[in-house]
Amino acid sequence: MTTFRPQAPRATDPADLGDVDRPVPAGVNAPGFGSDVVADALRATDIPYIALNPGASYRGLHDSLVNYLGNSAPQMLLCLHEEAAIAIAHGYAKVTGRAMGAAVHSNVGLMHGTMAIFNAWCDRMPVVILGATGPVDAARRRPWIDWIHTSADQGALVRGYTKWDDQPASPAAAREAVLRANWIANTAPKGPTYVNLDAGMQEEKLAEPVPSIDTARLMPPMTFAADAGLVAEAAALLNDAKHPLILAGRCSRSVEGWNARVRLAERLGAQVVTDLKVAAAFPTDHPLHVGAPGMVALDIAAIEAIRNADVILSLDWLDPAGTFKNCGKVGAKVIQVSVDHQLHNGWSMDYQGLPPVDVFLACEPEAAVTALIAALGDGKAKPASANRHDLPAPTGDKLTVDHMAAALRDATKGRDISLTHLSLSWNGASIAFRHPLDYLGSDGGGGVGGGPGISVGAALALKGTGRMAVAVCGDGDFLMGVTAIWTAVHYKTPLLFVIANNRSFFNDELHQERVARMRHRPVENRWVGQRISEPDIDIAGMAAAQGAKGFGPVDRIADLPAALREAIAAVDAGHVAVVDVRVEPGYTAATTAVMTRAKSE
Ligand SMILES: Cc1ncc(C[n+]2csc(CCOP(=O)(O)OP(=O)(O)O)c2C)c(N)n1
Ligand SMILES: [Mg+2]
Repeated sequence: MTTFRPQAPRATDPADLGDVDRPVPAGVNAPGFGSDVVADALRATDIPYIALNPGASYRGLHDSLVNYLGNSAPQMLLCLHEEAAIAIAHGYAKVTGRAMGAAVHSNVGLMHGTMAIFNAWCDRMPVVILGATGPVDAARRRPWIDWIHTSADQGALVRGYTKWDDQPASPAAAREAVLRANWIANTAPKGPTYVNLDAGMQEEKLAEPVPSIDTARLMPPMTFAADAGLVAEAAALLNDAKHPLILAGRCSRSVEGWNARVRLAERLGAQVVTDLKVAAAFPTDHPLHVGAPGMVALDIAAIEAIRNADVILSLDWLDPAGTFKNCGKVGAKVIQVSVDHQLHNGWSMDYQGLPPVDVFLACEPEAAVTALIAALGDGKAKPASANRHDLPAPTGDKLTVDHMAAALRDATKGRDISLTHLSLSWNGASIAFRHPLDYLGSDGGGGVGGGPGISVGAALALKGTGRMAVAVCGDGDFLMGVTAIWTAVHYKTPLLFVIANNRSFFNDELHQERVARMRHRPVENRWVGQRISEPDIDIAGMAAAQGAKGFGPVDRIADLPAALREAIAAVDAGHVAVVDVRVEPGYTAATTAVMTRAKSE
């Protein structure tokens, strides 16, 4: 029987990686340098890991992490690229809701990390990023290298897409900056923060001990409650509605929150729409869920339901204004629940269009849902029409993404999996989400290459929970972020990658097709400058080269079950497995129609 009210998974501590990368004891037990004070502050935050790529600008901190903290709490996760380091922290936050650390070298490391920081920002995920600069005091710079790796106002590189940044001038100020960065990152709306540590400050001997502080008192947890009068107004609107509809957007991974949303929808008889741009927010095969969640295009049934609604409750829906625009005429009263406006700024337009709103509840979705349920009181669940949820029925003898998805669904039947990432070609109807950890959402910022790193971070957070981490990546996305795999292998983090390998940056073939149509030019040239073939890339080989288990290429439908079975057995044995599935290029019909329509927008 399908259960729409899952139980919470057993709570886990951060996975124990204690047997990896053990330094010899250094016998240091009191802070002696500026960077030791920074390390103490990091430990006080309870950040379990710090993903990094090394560099001389923070060699002081690096030494403190290894020889003062003994490479534990936090433990370093070595990454082959800064983009992977940030993405791993991003993926960890997607599961836990908490910030991990990431450290990047001076201006150049930060430059490498920027896209992943942007992804985390757009995804409203907390990451505490430590950066560094060559000595701010020019007299202390080593010739050449310290000069090229010192920039004035380095934080300016990321200020448009971080919540806060600082360049503290003393160990005491650095300690405070780390605590503040962690507090701000983890407070909703969540997001990345950046602390730039002066190499000179890190390496300076402490003249005298830095006085101790009660770190817990400096980072009080914060929640927002909705205004009671507005909650009553919203509840009355919903109660009187004939066709209420919930847009379930950026919600937490809490099982209680998930169950409360189901209760509210059932109490109201409300239709519910979800989206693949964000993590699972409602059971997608519940009778009240309309259609299948989409990444680029809304399901036609969802569009009709939105048009037909008389009251819409947006639970921090990512883009209400854009959604209404896509639906055409929307006459519903709108209740918006969000605190997102608190971090909108003048640089990034990721805040989307300004939506029409009748009642605004300035709190997180979970608080609003609890308050609305209380305001509505006990009442019989309102009857509502039951939506059907048919699985895609792949046809033909060519291996498509739907064939791949069906085989994955069969191969994972009966076990808990978390889809840590999905390819653009994924059909949201393929696998139902019945738990808040069943799907973790997209990269956030549309920055291709985030999938592998995000999946490694998520897999690390899931390690030991009994849930198998499964990443479905496009070949383009996978190849851009492929070196994140090594970190998963090195830190013994089981993870299954299934690559929807259409040997193309196919998304952009559709864009070229659209331009060709608008200009009456040959559509058949759309592949030029997009196809990743001649030679085909040995994806299984790229996995194997990093110590993962590579499978494929699989290019026959009949070979899919065995390849997936073997790969899952490898994951069960603690490995990272990568299955290269050669799929026919193509997106869902709805996405293709939206992307190739001949309107010039
Ligand atoms: C960093 C970055 N570069 C380029 C793009 C433009 N872009 C969007 S989707 C896409 C193709 C991704 O290819 P793949 O992951 O193989 O997915 P497919 O479209 O082939 O299913 C590209 C190049 C982007 N969004 N981000
Ligand atoms: Mg592709």
